[in-house]
Amino acid sequence: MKIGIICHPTYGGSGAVATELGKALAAKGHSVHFFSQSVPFRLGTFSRNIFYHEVELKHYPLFECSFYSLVLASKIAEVAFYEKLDVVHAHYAIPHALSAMLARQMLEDKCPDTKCFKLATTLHGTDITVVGADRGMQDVVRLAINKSDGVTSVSEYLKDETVRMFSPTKDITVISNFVDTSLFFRSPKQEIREQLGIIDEKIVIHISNFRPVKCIGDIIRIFNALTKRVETTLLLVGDGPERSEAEILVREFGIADRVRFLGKLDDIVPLLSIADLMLMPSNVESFGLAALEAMACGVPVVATMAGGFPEFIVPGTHGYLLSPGDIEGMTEKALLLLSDQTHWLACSKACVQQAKQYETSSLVEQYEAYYVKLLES
Ligand code: GMT
Repeated sequence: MKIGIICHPTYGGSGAVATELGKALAAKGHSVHFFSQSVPFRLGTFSRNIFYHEVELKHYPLFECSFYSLVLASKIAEVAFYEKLDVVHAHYAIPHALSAMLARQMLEDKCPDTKCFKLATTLHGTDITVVGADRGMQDVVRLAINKSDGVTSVSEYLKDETVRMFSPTKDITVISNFVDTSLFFRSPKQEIREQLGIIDEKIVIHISNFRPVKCIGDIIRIFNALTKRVETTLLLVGDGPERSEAEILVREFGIADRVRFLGKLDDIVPLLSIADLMLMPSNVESFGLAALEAMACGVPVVATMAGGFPEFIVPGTHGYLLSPGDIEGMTEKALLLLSDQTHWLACSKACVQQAKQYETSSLVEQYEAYYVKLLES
């Protein structure tokens, strides 16, 4: 198949899923065309089957907006016309599915007799839970969903939320996030500890784009409580709007020497491999890819009973789930995992097993079958 993938290039789960999916499809022999504002952060590879089309933002005098959606639509139409794309897969209903719909109209207008691509849209969350919650945007999100040829969501939770909020006419198929366990596995290296100046204390890790939904303040509060009971260091990977607040809190608690802000890193496996615990106290999380990747590296997770977490994290087996904001509860469970080595080992092993249920190859097959079904319909 010739497949177009539209995604955000920035640090985040949807970009990771879209890029890993494209790479895996290309490895299976499909031609994959990425549409993005810059090279997606996990692409980092060349292949004869992978093509990248930059959505170059243009600024015209008088118009203050950058026309991203329109430039993207024009680019999709151009590539679909010359490359005869079979499927365009939009990661996010808005604006990506809308741009693809517009591209389709442009093609139909230009050459009415030509067969046009099928549009698959994957909902990752923010389009539903944040933008969709804005009543002024509901109709446009609903349109993007209903006019796609097929819609997938990354969890049952997100599917239910979408149905509850939009009553779409389209069926939604759940295809969860996935992880490549041939790349994400535990291989602890002493030199990584040495590079970080960490001797033998426990390591707590968090990876995200530091948006308010990630509750970075709760992470710092939980970690502060942990430092009173156990020797531990916190690794914060990623960056975003809540970072300054987090730094202030860390200084106020007097734990700056225990917290390392590492910024956006592409290769997180070496850090996950030395980590003992992943903290993800998000308010909402449509799936929680970072938790799954941690689990693949044998890292138990303390997260919230929110969004998609309960679909792949079994409390007591892979870590613990507590109510959002329950700092005391999360601290106690984190402490339990960090202080009981036998329990930690059992959880760590179970996490690795659980991650195998979400192996890239099998989820990519599901997407492939989904495209075939759309093409046959
Ligand atoms: O978590 C983020 O803030 C990034 C966001 C994105 O759009 O990249 O991630 C969303 O999509 C991921 C891939 O499907 C999911 O694993 C994340 O749970 C989801 N984030 C939220 O729902 C907050």
